[in-house]
Amino acid sequence: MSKIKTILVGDSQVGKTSIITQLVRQTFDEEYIQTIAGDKSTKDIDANGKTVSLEIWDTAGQEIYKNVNKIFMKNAKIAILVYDITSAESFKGLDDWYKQVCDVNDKETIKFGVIGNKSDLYEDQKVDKEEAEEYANKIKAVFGETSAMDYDSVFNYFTEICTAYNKMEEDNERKIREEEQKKQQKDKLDKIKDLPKEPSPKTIVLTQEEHKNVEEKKKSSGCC
Ligand SMILES: Nc1nc2c(ncn2[C@@H]2O[C@H](COP(=O)(O)OP(=O)(O)OP(=O)(O)O)[C@@H](O)[C@H]2O)c(=O)[nH]1
Ligand SMILES: [Mg+2]
Repeated sequence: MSKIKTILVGDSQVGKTSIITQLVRQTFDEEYIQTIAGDKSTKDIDANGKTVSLEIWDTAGQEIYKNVNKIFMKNAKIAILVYDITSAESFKGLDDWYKQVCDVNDKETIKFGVIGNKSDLYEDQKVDKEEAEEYANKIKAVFGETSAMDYDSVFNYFTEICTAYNKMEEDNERKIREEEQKKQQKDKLDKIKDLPKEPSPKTIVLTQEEHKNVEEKKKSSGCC
């Protein structure tokens, strides 16, 4: 089964590494260890009976790694933009991350997601959930809130985005099939138009006089 390249992007310390660690290893570490280069892990998700085999790339949130990140972002099929619900700054930064992903990918073939992480710190929330949902709708992304401390919240989110990814793939495949059919029909019509025209049988109308002459000729030649 081919792997679906999935990237998590967002400002430093929003919890990208913690989300991936919880999803893949079901653990949470309070200590912060800065990600320097892209790190890869895998996880199979059952989305509505169809397994999606994810190859998840962690990226560095620090500004100095911006150019390195672009290499990791290339050819992604799922891109999840992560912010920290207790940091308005990290939410403001999302659009820049979105543009970076679009710079190196065709946005029509990529499924976007927006995660508001650290939902366990609800009391310190600085980002309006509705505003975040609105932004996600604008870029056609799957919105959700997670706490990297809670496996279910992370797992449920990934199941949701994988289901949306499957649907996008089916829609794109259907579009390609329909275009292919249209093209075949057009080719057929063009071929028919190009066929050489068969001469149509001609009807000759004879005058009474001419008709009489023909009949006489037939008789005199012993015909009929
Ligand atoms: N309370 C709480 N803390 C979290 C959560 N997710 C991450 N953290 C903590 O936030 C800090 C940063 O988490 P990381 O996962 O390293 O953040 P990151 O986005 O990978 O950061 P960079 O690698 O620098 O880009 C760590 O101390 C984590 O323990 C969460 O959901 N809730
Ligand atoms: Mg990290």
